[in-house]
Amino acid sequence: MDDIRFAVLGTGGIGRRTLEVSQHKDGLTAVAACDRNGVAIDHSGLDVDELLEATEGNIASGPEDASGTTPATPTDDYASDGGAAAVEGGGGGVKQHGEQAGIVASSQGEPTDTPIDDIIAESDAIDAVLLALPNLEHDFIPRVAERFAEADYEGVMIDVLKRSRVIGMLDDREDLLKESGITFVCGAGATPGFLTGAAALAAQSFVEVEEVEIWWGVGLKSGYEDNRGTVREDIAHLDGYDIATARGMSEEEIEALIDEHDGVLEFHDMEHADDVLLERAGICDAEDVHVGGVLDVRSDEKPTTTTVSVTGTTFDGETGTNTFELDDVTSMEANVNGPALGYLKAGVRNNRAGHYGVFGPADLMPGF
Ligand code: IKT
Repeated sequence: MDDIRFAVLGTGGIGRRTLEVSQHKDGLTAVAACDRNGVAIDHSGLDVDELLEATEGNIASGPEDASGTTPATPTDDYASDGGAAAVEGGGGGVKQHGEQAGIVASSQGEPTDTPIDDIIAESDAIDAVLLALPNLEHDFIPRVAERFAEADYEGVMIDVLKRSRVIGMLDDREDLLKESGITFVCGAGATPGFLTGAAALAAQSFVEVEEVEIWWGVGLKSGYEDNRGTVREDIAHLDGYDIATARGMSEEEIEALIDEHDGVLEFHDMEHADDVLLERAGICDAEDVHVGGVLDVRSDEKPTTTTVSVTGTTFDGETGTNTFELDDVTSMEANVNGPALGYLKAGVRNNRAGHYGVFGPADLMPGF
C-alpha cells in the first residue's frame, strides 16, 4: 500500500499517543492535527516529535480528553456542534489565560476558531482521519462524520468510541457516508476494537456462539493526568452514575470517588459497542456479549489479565470456550493505539477498493 497521509482530530491522550505509535509503523505519515484552539498541517509530514513535546503535559485543548478540570472557552467551530462544545471545552484543561496550550504551543501550530473546518478544507490530500474526540456527547462523532461527508470527503474516518448506541447513529448516516466515498471504521480502540476483533476470530471454531465475555484490566501506565477523559468516561458506567453525572463532576469529586475505591474501580455490564458490533457482523446476539473490567488508577500494573472468552458449539456438537488473553505487560496505550492504526490501514485498503459505509472491527475479520 502507498503511503497513507492521515490527520488526527484531538490531541488529548489518544490523539498524541496515536501520533507517537504511528512513527513506529510503516507507511503512515501524519499530515494534520488539531485541537480546540489550533491546527497544524504539513502535507509533507508533521514533525511529530516537536508536536508531542509541545503538547506534552499541556493538553488544555485536547478535545479527546472530554473531562478535564478547567473548562476553557470552546471555539465557534466546536460550538457550532450544538453541545459538543461543552464536552470539548472540558478538554483536560490546565490552560491559564495568556498561556499557550495545546497545538498552538507547537511551532507548527496555528491558532484557529474553526479547527475541524480547517482540516476539512485540506481533506483532498488526506487519506484517513482519526477521530480522537470526546465521547460523552453521543452524537458528536456522527455529526463530525456528517460534516466531512457534506464536504464530499473521500477517504477513511476512524474512531475509538465506546458506547453501543453511537453505532446506530452512524448507521443512520451510512447513505450519506457512502455517497461521499467514506469508509467509516467505528469502535476501533481496544474494547470495542482489538478485543471485538479477537472475539470474531475466536468465534470461527463454532457454528453457534452462546456467549462472549470481555474482561479487561488496566493500570494507568501513563498516569492519571493523561487519562482523565477515559477515567471519567468509565465512571459513567458505575452504579449510580451516568453520562450526565460523570460529565458534571468536578475534578475534586472524581478524585474523592477514586479515593473511596482506593484507586481501583470495577465495572460490570458496561455499555460497550462490542455487543452491537458482534451482532452486526452476524456472530452472536448483542445481549450475549458482556463487557467489564478493573481499572487501577494509581498503579501501572494491570489489576487483572485482559481476556476475551467466546463460548460456542462446534459443527460436531461439542461446546467449548476459546480464550484470548493479552499479556499483562502490554499497556492499554499499546492495546488501543496499535490496533486503531491497524484498523485505519484496513480501512484505507477497503476505501481504495471502493468499499464505503460503516464498518466495525469484526467486519474487518474473517466472516462468521
Ligand atoms: C478502551 O480504551 O478501549 C477502553 C478501556 C479499556 C481498554 C482495555 C485495554 C486492555 C489491556 O490493555 O489489557 C476502558 C474501558 N476505558
